Amino acid sequence: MASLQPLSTYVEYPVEEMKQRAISFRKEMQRRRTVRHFSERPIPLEILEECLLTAGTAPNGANLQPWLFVVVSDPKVNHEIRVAAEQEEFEFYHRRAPKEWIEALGPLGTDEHKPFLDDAPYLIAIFGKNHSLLSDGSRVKNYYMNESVGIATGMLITAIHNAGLVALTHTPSPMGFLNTILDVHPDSKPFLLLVVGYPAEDAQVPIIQKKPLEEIATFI
Ligand code: IYR
Repeated sequence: MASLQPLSTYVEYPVEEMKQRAISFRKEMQRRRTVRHFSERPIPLEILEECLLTAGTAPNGANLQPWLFVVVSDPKVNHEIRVAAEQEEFEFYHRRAPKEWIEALGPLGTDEHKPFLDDAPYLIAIFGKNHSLLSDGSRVKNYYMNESVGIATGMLITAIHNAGLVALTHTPSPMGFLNTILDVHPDSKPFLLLVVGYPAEDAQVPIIQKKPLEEIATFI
């Protein structure tokens, strides 16, 4: 049975203000870069907690909130993750990846070495949960797990940028080792590994262009 209440949180801005807000947020987000060189400087956990709460507001299937964020800041565990990820990445770069994929990655300068997994103060392993436990103990299937976790991850990345930190979406493949190292039930599927911190002082980023509006949208 639906249980509804009035929408009390909505704020309407005058159109001119809306436009200014849209422009300034677009400019803010255009400054975001995926960073692969991290400083070891610590970050107060409270900042990450706030960003995770933002991610937790994401729209999702039937409000079952099918995500799990495992925040890792124990250097021993981070290193275990690095060793396992580098093993999979070695296979990827030297055996599994087709030639075209390796060529597409060329401009990014990535390879199987992942020092950022040791350097960054936080790794957030993001999992999608196939099932939820209801309050009466029954197990139900989650809906739109991938879409929901993808949206929440996007909001987390945005929140991290807004806080003034940088992140790297790292996708060692396959990522099953994260369940083992972090002792997460196999029902939860690793989605990606988010590396979070301050950029290294000498951090460099690839020279890339984002597509213009005409290439990413059509208006009918
Ligand atoms: N997972 C590998 C390869 C990789 C794949 C894509 I698609 C990228 O945009 C970047 C890297 C790695 O992390 O190196």
